[in-house]
Amino acid sequence: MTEISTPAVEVVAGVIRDARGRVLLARRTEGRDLAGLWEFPGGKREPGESAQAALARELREELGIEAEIGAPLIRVPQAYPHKRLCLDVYAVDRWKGTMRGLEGQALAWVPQHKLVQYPMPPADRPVVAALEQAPLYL
Ligand code: 9L3
Ligand code: MG
Repeated sequence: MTEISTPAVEVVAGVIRDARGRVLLARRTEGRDLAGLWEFPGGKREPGESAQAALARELREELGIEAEIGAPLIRVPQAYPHKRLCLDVYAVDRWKGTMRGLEGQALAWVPQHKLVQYPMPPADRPVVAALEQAPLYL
């Protein structure tokens, strides 16, 4: 049973877009929860860290880029049987460096209308729905 009093794990993620408006998805590697699913890149916030600082750090660690964190897009609360998490999603349109999967994760640049075709963690689905409702134009 999920205990309502359990604090949610705070997770941040970025909708990273290239100059053509395609969105970056990263495939979760084997041996972790939700392995094989495609997610908006990011990870857990550390104590005392702002969401923006956490996202910039995660994108540096996982993708090797220095990202400028843009507008907040959506906040998704998610209850699993054993834990709760809250996913805070930001737009990322500007970054420096060479993007690569530093943890061995596959990356895909996906046109917005094809995002629905990728199997995703449940928390990422509402992000796709929000992008469909209000596409981010360049
Ligand atoms: N998670 C879901 N969608 C995302 C991200 C970045 C993370 N876009 C979930 C997967 C894990 C938890 O949040 O259950 C923590 O993420 P990580 O630290 O394993 O990347
Ligand atoms: Mg991560």
